[in-house]
Amino acid sequence: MPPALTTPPIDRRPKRLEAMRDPVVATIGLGANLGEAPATVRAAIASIGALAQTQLLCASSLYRSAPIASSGPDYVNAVVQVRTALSAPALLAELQTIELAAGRERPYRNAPRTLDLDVLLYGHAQISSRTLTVPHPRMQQRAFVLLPLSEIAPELVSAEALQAVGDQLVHREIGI
Ligand code: PH2
Ligand code: MG
Ligand code: MG
Repeated sequence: MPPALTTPPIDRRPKRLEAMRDPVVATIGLGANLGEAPATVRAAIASIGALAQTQLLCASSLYRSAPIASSGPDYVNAVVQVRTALSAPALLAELQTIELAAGRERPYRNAPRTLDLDVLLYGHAQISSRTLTVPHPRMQQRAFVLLPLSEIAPELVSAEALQAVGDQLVHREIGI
């Protein structure tokens, strides 16, 4: 007779197959400053909308700005909101897969990049794990996040917050 099992079997299913949870509205920041940045950001928005258990709710215009605490060409940024049944870590893993497919490399912190996808907000959750901090710790200091966010979710951005980053030049791009 084998000994009675005392612990439940380990769930080895990939995270994306975990049980369906109540959907949450998540806000994602996109940035790119290497390669065909506008096309990469647009393709990434489409890829996010195609994720399992995830619906694209809205996407901002594209915005152009000089690198902040980074280097290289101007960045193209945007912000999107999704409704997703993915957990926050599962969403982050999917976003990292999209970054890798766009040729993302991480030679050093804040290096110029083909694509950066950040979970800015995940519902009202406060998350502080080794790999994920939500709300994004620097979002309130960055006009390239707050301006596109105020376009799609003005209730999430106060006038004071916008004023605090008012010295950062960010251009809304119509023709790119
Ligand atoms: N992202 C960074 C650092 N600096 N600057 C701009 N303009 N846009 C970005 O997306 C950006 C940045 C780290 O993720
Ligand atoms: Mg970032
Ligand atoms: Mg990032």
